[in-house]
Amino acid sequence: MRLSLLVSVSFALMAAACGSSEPAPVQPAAPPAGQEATPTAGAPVPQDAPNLANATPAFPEQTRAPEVKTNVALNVETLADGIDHPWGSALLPDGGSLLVTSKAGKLWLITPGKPKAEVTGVPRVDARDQGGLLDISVAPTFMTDRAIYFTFAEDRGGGKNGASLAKATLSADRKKLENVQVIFKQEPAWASTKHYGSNIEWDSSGNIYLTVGERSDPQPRQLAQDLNAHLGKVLRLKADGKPADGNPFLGRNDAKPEIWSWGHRNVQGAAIHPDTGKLWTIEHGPRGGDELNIPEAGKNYGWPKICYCIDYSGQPIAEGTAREGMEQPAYYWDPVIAPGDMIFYTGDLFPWKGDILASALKTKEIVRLELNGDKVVGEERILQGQGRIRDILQAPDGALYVLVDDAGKVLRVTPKT
Ligand SMILES: [Ca+2]
Ligand SMILES: [Ca+2]
Repeated sequence: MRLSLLVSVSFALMAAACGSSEPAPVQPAAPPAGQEATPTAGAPVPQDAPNLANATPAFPEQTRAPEVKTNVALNVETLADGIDHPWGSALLPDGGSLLVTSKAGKLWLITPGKPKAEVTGVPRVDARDQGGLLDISVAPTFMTDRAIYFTFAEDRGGGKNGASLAKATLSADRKKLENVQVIFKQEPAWASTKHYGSNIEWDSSGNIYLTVGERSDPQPRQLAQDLNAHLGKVLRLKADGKPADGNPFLGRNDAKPEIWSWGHRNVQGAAIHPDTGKLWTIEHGPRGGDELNIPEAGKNYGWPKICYCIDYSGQPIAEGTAREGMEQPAYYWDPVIAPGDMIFYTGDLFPWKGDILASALKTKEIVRLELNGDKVVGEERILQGQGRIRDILQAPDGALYVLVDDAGKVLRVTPKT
């Protein structure tokens, strides 16, 4: 007992001293009866049993990678509150302000130290259930044209709707959106209030990766496997909303030219790897089956044919976990975390350079993933107790701006000094 305590303390000191993440301390002996087990080296984050019993991962550490702990104490400030379900955020490039969408259909300008200010001119959104005003992004050309892009659930008439991408100009006084144009509409429209996606991510050549969901219901769900539909896809668009040059299905009449990759469920987070320039995405599964993917041109990511998951009802939903011609996730969670967003951390403020930070709506925390190339080699859970984390942004100084869905807040998170 005393020996194990000493071992734990010295490991913790070592980890603290070098400021890097270390595997969880070794627990040399089984705990006395009646006490909770402490983590053993190589043990994953403590979590419930998987929903899909007896699944065999395609490779070691495809799920439940060893728990790692950085033990960084966090300082949490509220930058803004009273936002009706904050959803997406984007930094303005000329100083510490950010734009934050509210799912209910408002856009806010948040400047540290000032009250939040509404930006008017947002089109009407279908805010029922999972719909609303969703992601927002500042164009790479913003400093010359003040162009911003946003996604929303758009009423398409006849009870149907879909995810749409709009472009607008932020007025010089930053009080309104001007020249709002819808430049891309997910087709077909569907009478559903779920799984719109979405995430806007720019590549280095000025194209947009746009992720869109499969609308959830059993019928449209199958369209994730149909190249003639935009449902359940990662798309790649030019800045004007047209299909990007080099897309894998350009010029085919049996496929939508905007498609980059297919067989996705509901991708709400995406980020470009800072070293490789490759797109990474994170998507929601039902019961189990949250996935981290590295979508490549023209490839099929399997939904709803393969998944490490079961349906909400408890019944099977996929045919299995692997199939020829379908890609495996780089990592998966069962039970789910419900990922709303992901970033690669590139700052110096936290000892997490190169790591993925994913927001977890269901488990109400941030999930940090350590990588070795394309493999996840460690997992840590941080920032508990704030609520359902929707969105994460890295500020220029390396701090995190975090949107909390149910608390209606924008938080600024830094290490406690
Ligand atoms: Ca994002
Ligand atoms: Ca998949």
